[in-house]
Amino acid sequence: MKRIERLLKKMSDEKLPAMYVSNPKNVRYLCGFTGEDSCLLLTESTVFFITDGRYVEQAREELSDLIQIVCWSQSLMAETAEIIRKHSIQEVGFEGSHLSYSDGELFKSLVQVNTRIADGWVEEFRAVKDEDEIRSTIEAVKIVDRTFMHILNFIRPGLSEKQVATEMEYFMKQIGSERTSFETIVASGIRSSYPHGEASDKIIELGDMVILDFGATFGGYASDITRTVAVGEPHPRLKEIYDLVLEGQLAGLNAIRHGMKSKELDSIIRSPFKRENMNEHFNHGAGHSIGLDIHEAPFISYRSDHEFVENTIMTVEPGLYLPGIGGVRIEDDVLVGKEKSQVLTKSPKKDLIVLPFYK
Ligand SMILES: [Mn+2]
Repeated sequence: MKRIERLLKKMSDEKLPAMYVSNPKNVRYLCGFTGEDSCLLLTESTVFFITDGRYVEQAREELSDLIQIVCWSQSLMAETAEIIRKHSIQEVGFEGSHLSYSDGELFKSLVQVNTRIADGWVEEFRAVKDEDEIRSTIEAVKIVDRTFMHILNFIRPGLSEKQVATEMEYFMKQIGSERTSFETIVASGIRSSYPHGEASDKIIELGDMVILDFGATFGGYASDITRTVAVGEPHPRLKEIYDLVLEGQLAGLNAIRHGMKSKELDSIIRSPFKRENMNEHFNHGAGHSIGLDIHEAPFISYRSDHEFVENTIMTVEPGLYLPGIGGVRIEDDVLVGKEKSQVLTKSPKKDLIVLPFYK
């Protein structure tokens, strides 16, 4: 109930008498419910959990007794509107960015009271992790570290990217991952120059760079790691950019801490690339937060004035991509600390791993 109380406090500060929470990750975060198709309606006097017949039992099991479980009869939104009417609530906040345009319009027409968009309120809480959340993330991180060591002994020329991805996903599940935290990326050879090449039927060949970008989930919390390895001797340019990417990544991991601005961190990560006139080959964001979602606020961006806060968990993931040749990306998860931050992922990266295959 601590998280719900915090939101109630925020509502009272903002003079908002009721709030409709429909983002399933926010519902889970606030009350612990792990199912789907359910919403919370917070009011000054009562917290309602609105669901359908499939989830009533699960809700009784997972929710605090202080939350009133309501099973809808017509629809989720109609039931919410009914409660709002019954309790003569004058205004309700909702998460506009998580509703489609038509659902937002429907919500407004059903409740027939003043509405206010309350986007990002719960997400702001979620950006700073408590002990339990950190513990779950560390478990999810251990799974990806073990999977990287496992897959090094599995990759060989002649296997398809999909075969490698399938083995990774099977292994992660066997050692405790609830699900992959996103679609596993295995991008080899020329495809490694596509920053987000999902595993394809392409066969891994001798001399290919292989980008492995994958994540596990534990207790609902995501991990996210990228390593780039070579299958046999790679193109000499790729060996050079490996060292450059690592330099930028380590600079970022060493620099990130409480109070640092997002754009400041972005520029630290990019500075070796700028020095070598390679910055144009780094064409995606330098990192994001992880949690119940794989991509959460805050993000590392040259446009962002956000200041990182202790106990946020960020990824730092620079990459360089040479069209027609291949690419390199290295990504770790880091727990932001007051003075010094703690890199959670431990998979080796100091030197490019060249798997020993020969003609
Ligand atoms: Mn990532």
